[in-house]
Amino acid sequence: MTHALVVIDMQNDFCPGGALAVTDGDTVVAGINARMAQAGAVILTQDWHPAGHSSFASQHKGRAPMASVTMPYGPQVLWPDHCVQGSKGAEFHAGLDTDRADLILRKGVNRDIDSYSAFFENDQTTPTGLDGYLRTRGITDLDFAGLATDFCVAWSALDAARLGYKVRVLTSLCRGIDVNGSMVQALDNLRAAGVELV
Ligand code: VGL
Ligand code: ZN
Repeated sequence: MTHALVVIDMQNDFCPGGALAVTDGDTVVAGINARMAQAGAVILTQDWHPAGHSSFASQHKGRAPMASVTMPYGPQVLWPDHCVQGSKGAEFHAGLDTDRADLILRKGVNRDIDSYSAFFENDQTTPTGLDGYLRTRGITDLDFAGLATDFCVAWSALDAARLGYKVRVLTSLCRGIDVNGSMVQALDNLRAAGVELV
C-alpha cells in the first residue's frame, strides 16, 4: 500500500454559505467519497485557525479581505475570518465520509503564520509532520483533491513534489478561489513542478 488520497480542507467555510466560499466547493464531495474506495490510505486536512489569526483581514487595520500584504515570512493574502477552531465553519462538510480517514491533519494553528500547505507552514520551513507520517508508512504516491485548487491544494501538491512524492492533482475533484490570477498561476506552477493534472 503505497498510494494515498489527500483531501484538502473540505470544510463548511469553503463551501457555499461559508465565510470563504469557493464557487461550487460542495459539488466535489460525492466524487471525493467515491474516490476514497480506491485509496490505500486517506488523509484529510482541516484548516484550523485560532481566533484572531494573522491571515485574517480583520487583524490588519484598514485592509480588506483579498488584499495582499507582506508578512515577515513573505507575501500573504488576507482572508475573511474563517475556519476558527471549534466553529461550525471549521467542521468538515456534512456529506464528507470522514469515517474513512486514516489521519486528520490540522494546520494553520499558529497565530502568526498561515499554512496553506499540508506539509509546511507559509514560511516554507516549519513542518506539520505529514511528511514523517507518510514516509514512516511507506507511502510514495499522492493524489490530491479538495479546496481550494489555487491555494491549499496547489501549495500542498508543490511541496509534495519537492519532497519527492509522485503527485497527481485530481482537478475535477477540486475547486478554486481565483483571486488576482491565482488559478492560472497555480496550474502553471504545478505543471512546471512535474505534477500530473488529472
Ligand atoms: C485556504 C485560504 C485560506 C484553502 C485556506 O484551503 O485553500 N485558502 N485558508
Ligand atoms: Zn485558512
